Amino acid sequence: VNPMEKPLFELDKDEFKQEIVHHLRTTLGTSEKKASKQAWWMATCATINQMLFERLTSTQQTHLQKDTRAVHYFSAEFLMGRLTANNLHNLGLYKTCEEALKDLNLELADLCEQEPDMALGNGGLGRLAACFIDSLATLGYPALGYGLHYEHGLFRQEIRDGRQVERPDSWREYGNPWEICRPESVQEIPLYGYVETVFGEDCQVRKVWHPGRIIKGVPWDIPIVGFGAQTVNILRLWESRASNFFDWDVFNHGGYVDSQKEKAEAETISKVLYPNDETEAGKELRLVQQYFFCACSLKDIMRRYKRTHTDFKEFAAQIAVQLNDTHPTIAIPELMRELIDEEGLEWTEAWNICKQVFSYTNHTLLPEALETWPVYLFERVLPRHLEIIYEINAYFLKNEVDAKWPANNEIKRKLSIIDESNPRRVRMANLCVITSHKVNGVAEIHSKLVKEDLFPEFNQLWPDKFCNVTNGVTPRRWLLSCNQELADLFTETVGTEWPLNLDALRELAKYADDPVFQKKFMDIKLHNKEKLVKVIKAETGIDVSADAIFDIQIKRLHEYKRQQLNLLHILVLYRRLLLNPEYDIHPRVFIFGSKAAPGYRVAKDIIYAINKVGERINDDPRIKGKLKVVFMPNYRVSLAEKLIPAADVSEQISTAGYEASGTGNMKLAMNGAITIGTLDGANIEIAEEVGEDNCVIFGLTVEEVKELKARGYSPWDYYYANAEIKSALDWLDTDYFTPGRPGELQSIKKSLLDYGDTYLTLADFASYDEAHQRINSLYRDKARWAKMAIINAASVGKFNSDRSIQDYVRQIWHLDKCDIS
Ligand code: 26Q
Repeated sequence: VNPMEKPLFELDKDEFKQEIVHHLRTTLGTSEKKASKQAWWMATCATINQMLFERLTSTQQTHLQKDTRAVHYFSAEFLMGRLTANNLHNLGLYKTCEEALKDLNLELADLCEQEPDMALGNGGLGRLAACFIDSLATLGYPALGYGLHYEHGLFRQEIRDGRQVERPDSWREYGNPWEICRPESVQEIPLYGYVETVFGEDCQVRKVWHPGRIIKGVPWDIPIVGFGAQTVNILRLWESRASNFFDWDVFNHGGYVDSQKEKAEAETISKVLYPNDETEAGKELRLVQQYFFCACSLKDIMRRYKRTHTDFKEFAAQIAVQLNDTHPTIAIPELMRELIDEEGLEWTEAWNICKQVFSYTNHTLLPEALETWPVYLFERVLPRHLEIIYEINAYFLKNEVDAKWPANNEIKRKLSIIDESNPRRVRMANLCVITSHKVNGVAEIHSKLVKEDLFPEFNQLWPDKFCNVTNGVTPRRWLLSCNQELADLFTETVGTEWPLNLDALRELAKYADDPVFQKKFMDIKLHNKEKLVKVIKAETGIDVSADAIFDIQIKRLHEYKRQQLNLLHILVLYRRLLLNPEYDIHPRVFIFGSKAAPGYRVAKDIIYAINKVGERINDDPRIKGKLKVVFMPNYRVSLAEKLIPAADVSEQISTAGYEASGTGNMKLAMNGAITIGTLDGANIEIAEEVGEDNCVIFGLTVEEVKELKARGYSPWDYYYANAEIKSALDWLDTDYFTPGRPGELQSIKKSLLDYGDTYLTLADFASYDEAHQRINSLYRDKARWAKMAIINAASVGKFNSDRSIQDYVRQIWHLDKCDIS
């Protein structure tokens, strides 16, 4: 059943309306007269849940009955955003609900704004997990997402006098209608303590871990409904609590205050998401978080498995576990421990199971982002796991490395799970690669670099282990739901199947030259821009015109993503306009949305610089509104849904070789934005799909970056050779942008000159500037631009996350689809 044509649930508008009112009274305890928007939204969700739960139950029953193989997606982050509109679209009930609410004098879109974002992730990696579980349910694959039920998601960003200030995010403050607590599936998780070696009567050595502490894991389930509402899978998030057993003990001995401390400590584990998206020095709590959710999830998997099995012979045939980066690596020694210590399996038996069960996705090549943990920390927190890791390592070095490279200590040192420097550290990526049957990168070029530069020796040992699965995004959220007018135009033009088969949009290319279609397409873009103009005004007070080019860079702030390159170019444009008021450019609004890790100084300085440069430019009458700079505070999924449909230009300007894939690049192209980008990550594949004529590529290639670095790169060469670069950077030394406070923006200049410009910003500047000139001339040819935008939307079928999931299924998971009755 295609819900675009026929709602799956025969509920009509009037029945829907009755249900909402019913829930308003009986679930929310209020009345039509008194109800707040929040209550109306909750009542709407309760109505949606009636249908969601029905499908949830039938899906779970069918999976149990058919005893299906399932994938278990382990991720420290799931960046779900809001769920109301998405659930309605996937259930095929959006229009029905909209009309029902209209009868009640309410706007559905308005009620949707009541929902706080579920920001349980930092950025790309977390949002990828969210798109993947949408696609898994849509395609009818049995799957579970496993993660952490953070009380506080990624911080809310406020901008005060241009600087980022972090405020706590409290997404559950007034309750969340989508989560269901499952006390029947609570788990108990051991931590700390010591390992005892026990010699059995049969002279067998057994290891007994005596934990110092036990933490309770409480599961919260979020139903994940696929498009078409056949399958409803589960996202299971674990919340930490003090175990009852422990509390009582202390309490009864008069330690009421102590027991409160125990409780607070236990609850700390799932209290807050770490906001560092690329690095974090080995913090104990982070390791405990990782172990906590992996141990809960594996126990849950075992419990479910044992409902239909009495031994572990079928375990690997039934269970696939995908590790979303190295964050859940501890699941490997934990499964070994469960199988050996708790279930009594032989070491080799357990090891063979682990090798078949686990596979690992790498998301980064940045050396500082590869997770390692000090051995002393492991010893204290997870003593038994450290023993198991040593054993895996010894076995690997002896049987694999020594067999291939006899007596080669240098290679052993490099491939060992233990880094023998001081202090000794556990290398999580090595453990992942050694155990997993498949290791994948997230875009073609990235996967190639994973093999050739990151793990060349592992690739020699096991060439078949490494593969590529290019990322994708769900077109249900990132087109159908966030850009409904464009979605309707597409449905009108190519039919209803495109949300499931995005390649169907290829048909649109036929109309790329058709002036009537071009007008429809560009009118929708204009309308989306007009809506964004209002949001910009409300959020920042800045006036912008929808006739300008909306040039958008939205992503976490990191030097390798090069927001500073964008800023440098803005400074150069501004200067050109001041020197020559007739300088001929189409009006441009540069829009940024970005959070910086709270401890990342340069990143925060870049945010400050963007805001200060923006203030000066936006207030300068001399440039006649040709240039505006907008920094949108608190970038998040729900804001992305407003920005992306309004983008003309998509900034994807990372130093080649550093952005593993990118996924915002896909969402923007899907909504008809033209990419200005480097040949990095998935940009390369986007350029291949849309054609080099329909995007603007610039900058050094991966090879050229390597060569330049090998030759010895000096940013000073570019500073002295390019007068515009020099003037723009010298400007930062003055108080031009920070009146009365000279030098406040100096750290940007320093990072680009004194500290060596690690990410080759100055080397790519001239090429970037030239690319922007191409953008400018292309935009002036309205028909040409419209054609490009249409071809972009028509050509991104490959970047549907359904295709990514099919790739995972064929290469890695080997799942079968499961029909739900
Ligand atoms: C690690 C240790 C301690 C605390 C936090 C972390 C941590 C948390 C999040 C490290 C990394 C992340 C997130 C990384 C991430 O989002 N990577 C992006 O993944 C996307 C999906 O594959 C890619 O498209 C992006 O290119 C990549 O940057």
